Order: sequence, then structure tokens, then C-alpha cells
Amino acid sequence: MTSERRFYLTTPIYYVNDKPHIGHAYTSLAVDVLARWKRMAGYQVFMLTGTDEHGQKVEKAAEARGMDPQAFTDQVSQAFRDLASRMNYSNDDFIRTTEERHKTACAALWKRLQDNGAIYLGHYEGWYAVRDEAFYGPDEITEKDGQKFAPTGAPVEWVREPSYFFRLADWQDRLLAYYDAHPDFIAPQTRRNEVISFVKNGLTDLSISRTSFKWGVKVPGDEAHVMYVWLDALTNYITALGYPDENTALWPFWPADVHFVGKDILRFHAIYWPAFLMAAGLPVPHRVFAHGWWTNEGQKISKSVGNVIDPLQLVEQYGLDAVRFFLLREVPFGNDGDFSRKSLVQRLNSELANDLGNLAQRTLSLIQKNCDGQLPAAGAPHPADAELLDAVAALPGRVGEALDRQAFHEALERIQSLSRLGNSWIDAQKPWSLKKTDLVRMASVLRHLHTALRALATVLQPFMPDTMSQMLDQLGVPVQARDLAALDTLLPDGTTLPPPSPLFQKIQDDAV
Ligand code: ME8
Repeated sequence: MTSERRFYLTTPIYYVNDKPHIGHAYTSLAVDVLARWKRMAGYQVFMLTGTDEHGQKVEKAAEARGMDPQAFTDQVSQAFRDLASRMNYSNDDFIRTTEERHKTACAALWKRLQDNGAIYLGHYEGWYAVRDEAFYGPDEITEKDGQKFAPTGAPVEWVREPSYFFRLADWQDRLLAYYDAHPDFIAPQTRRNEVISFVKNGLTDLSISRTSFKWGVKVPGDEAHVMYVWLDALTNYITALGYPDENTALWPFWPADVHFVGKDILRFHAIYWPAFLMAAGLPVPHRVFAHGWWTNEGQKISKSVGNVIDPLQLVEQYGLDAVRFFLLREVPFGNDGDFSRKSLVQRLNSELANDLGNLAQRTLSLIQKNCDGQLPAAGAPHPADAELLDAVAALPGRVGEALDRQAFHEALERIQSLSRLGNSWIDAQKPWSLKKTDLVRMASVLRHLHTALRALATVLQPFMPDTMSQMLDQLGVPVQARDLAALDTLLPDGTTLPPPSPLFQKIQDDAV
């Protein structure tokens, strides 16, 4: 395979200070859908997720539970691993920053930065927010009731300690030149503009080690220091490919095609990370996509408000694929979105049960009843066919185009519009009436509808893998003919189709 056919995509690695919630499930879901799509399009894909286990925030969380940090991180990291399997994510690796391979990679990157003159020893004095694991300048701080806060709302504390610094200020112009030469590096556009204006305002050197606590990767040659947790965390993306060994089978996946992140951590990925990489002489990722923030029924999701949404509870109640579909369908990827059970139920009932489910059930029952469950042959072309068949032929390209921009909602809208077209087409062609007047045309109409359903089920696989696999079973599509290229080959006439059963149930939810 050529290098163009490789695709590497990552989720953030999540802090293990608390159990996973809907926001974590959401980012990983988006990554999973794109990973599955690219595999289906013939790419060699590597999808990475994992947990970020060092730093003061995790150390404090362990302390608060009276646990040793390693035992604590073992426990919470497992909850993220379980989430990945329950949500049916297709990650190829799950990385933990407490693993030896990662410590090796961090030490190697540090040495390379040091050898390249990008690091110096100094003294840090300034504001630090443990919740964000981030340093803030004096102009960013506000005060309320005697407590100082970062712009994110996180409380800050004054830190004064010896520290190694990364010469970030040196990279200001080169970063701006990089953004300019690579307009797709930061998405969406509004966030790109924010990053550029932040960098234009001036960068200061970045403190990259701490001495006031121990829970981190030790700085090589100066063990009184642990590495700043963000330098440690970002390195995970290359650790997983074998860094510092650049001869591994996975290393050709670098640079990453897309790092998916929430908008809260874009600065780290779009400023610090490319600067570290350039300073180390390593290639910079192709793209960082920062999606928006979920609120719950209009409220910020927070433990203190008590409105944290447990993704596994939702799955329990509504089914895995319904939840996967809803999360990416409801909100334009990149925008903030509000989670509401009412809109979840509405979407599932109207788009899955009514539109797609009905189209499948109507078509497959008619084939079962009127064609002895054998896939009918398409008859002579009819002027009405083009409307449906042209839309079917265009579907994979249109979905792929949207997914290449990480516009998941648009991909689903394009799919949805074919389901709607299928329903209006079946109503207009009335195969149930043709049964009495023109059996050849009836067979042809049902065959075209089958072709449309096959395309719909194929392109929906990344979003709803289990349900679409059942749908493809019902459509008689062999397992080896379910990728995008297979759509170019028609199924043989007469293929036996099993008796259909409804794929989506309407939800009655009295609570909404
Ligand atoms: O920041 N809506 O980890 P983290 C949408 N360890 N997405 C949300 C969300 C919400 N309400 N809440 C969380 C870290 N997320 C670092 C990352 S990467 C090298 C290190 C998602 O556990 C979103 O992707 O705080 C956000 O960026 C991420 O969880 C933050 O996870």
C-alpha cells in the first residue's frame, strides 16, 4: 500500500481524575466513525485513544480517595477502556501515559528538544490552574470573592518553583507561517481565527517541568523535576507509533491525519504541539479539529450541578446504535450542542423508525411476498428510475466528501435525504399496485429500492455498525461485499433474502 492510503486519527487521551461521561464518548465516537469510514474506503487505518494519567489533577483525585495514584489510575483507566468496548469503538490501540513505552518516548523527545537548544532551566512564577493543567498570564485572571480564576472558570493558584522552559516565543513566526501555508490545519475556521489571533498577540516561553509534586514522567538527568503534563500527554500520539524508534511498522502513519479534540484543548494541540514537533525536527500533523461543547437540557454539564450524562445509561435505555446516530446527527460537528431526551426520541422515531426503517420494511416485505424472497431483476430502464438511481450512485461520494471535512451531521443529512427520497419514490411507483398490472415493472421497482437500501446500509455502517450489519444480512449482501468498492458490483438476481424483521422500534418515552 502507498503512503496516501494510510490514515492515522486520534482522540484526546482522557484524564483519569473521574469516570467517563458523554463528552468523552462523543469525541471518541466521531473518531471511530471516521476510522471505520476510511477502512471501508480501503485505507490502512490506525485509530488511537487512551488515558492521560499524570499531573497534579490526577494526583489530587487519587489523594482525595485515599488511594495510591497508580492503583487509582489503573481503576479509572479501565473505565475508559470499558467505555470504548461498550460503545463499539474500533481503536487499534489504547495508550496509558503511565506505561514504560510512553516514558521512554517522553524522555527521548525531551532529549531531542534539549539537543536542539529548545529547552533551558529557569524559574517559573505565575498562575496555574490545576483543573486545566494550564498556566495563565496575569491579564487573563479575574477575581471573585477573594479567589482568582482562569478564563475557563478554573480556580488558579500562584506557583513559584524552578522550572525548565521550552522556547515557545521563538516559534511564533514559524507557527503563523505554518497556519498560513496549511489553511486546513486548524478546523473549524472560527477556531482557526482564534488561534491565529492568540499567537499574533505574542507567545511567551512555556514552563515544561514542575518540582512541587512527583506524579509525572521524570526529566532525564534532573529527577527533581517531572515533565509538564501536557508535554507528556501530547507525546502519546507518537509513542503509540513506536517513537523514538522510527523504523517500526507503525511509524509511517506519522504525521497524524486528524487529531480530534474539544475546543477546550485546542490551544495545546494547535500551538504547543506543532511547536514541540518542529523544534524536535518531526513532521507536524495534517489537521486538528476542535468540536463544540455539550450542555444537558440547557445547562453546563458538571458534577456539582449533578447533571453528568452517563453514556452507558443512555445506551442501556435507547440502544447503542441509536445513541451513536443521535450524537452525530443532532449537532453540526464543531458547534456547541444541547442534549435533550426529547430531541433524541424525536430523531430516532422520525429518521430511523419512520424513514429508514419503514423503507426497509416495506421494500423487503414486498420482495418476500411477491418475489418469493428472491432478489428480483431490474427490467427495462424507465424514465422515473434516474431520480432514485442517480442519487444512489452519488451517495458514497457525497458522504465521503462531508466526512473528509469532519461534517458528520452533513453526511447524515445526505444519507437521510436518500431515505426520504426512497419513501416518496416507492409511494409514487406503487409496487403494490403494479403487482396487478405489470409484474416486470414491479420487480424492477423493488430491485431499485433494494439497490438504494444497500447503498444506505453500506454508508451507514460506520455510524451504526451492528444494526447496519443486520440490515445488510436482510438485504442478502455477503460480508465480503460490504465496503464502498463493493457497491460497484450488483448482487446476482435471484439472491435469496431472509424474511425481514423490523430494525428500528419506535420509542415511547413518557419521561420526555
Ligand atoms: O483535556 N462536550 O482530558 P479531559 C463535549 N487529558 N466534549 C467534551 C465535554 C463536553 N461537555 N467534556 C469533555 C484532557 N469533552 C487532556 C487531553 S490530549 C493529549 C490530553 C471531551 O479528560 C472533549 O474532547 O479533560 C475534551 O477536549 C476532552 O473530553 C477533555 O478530556
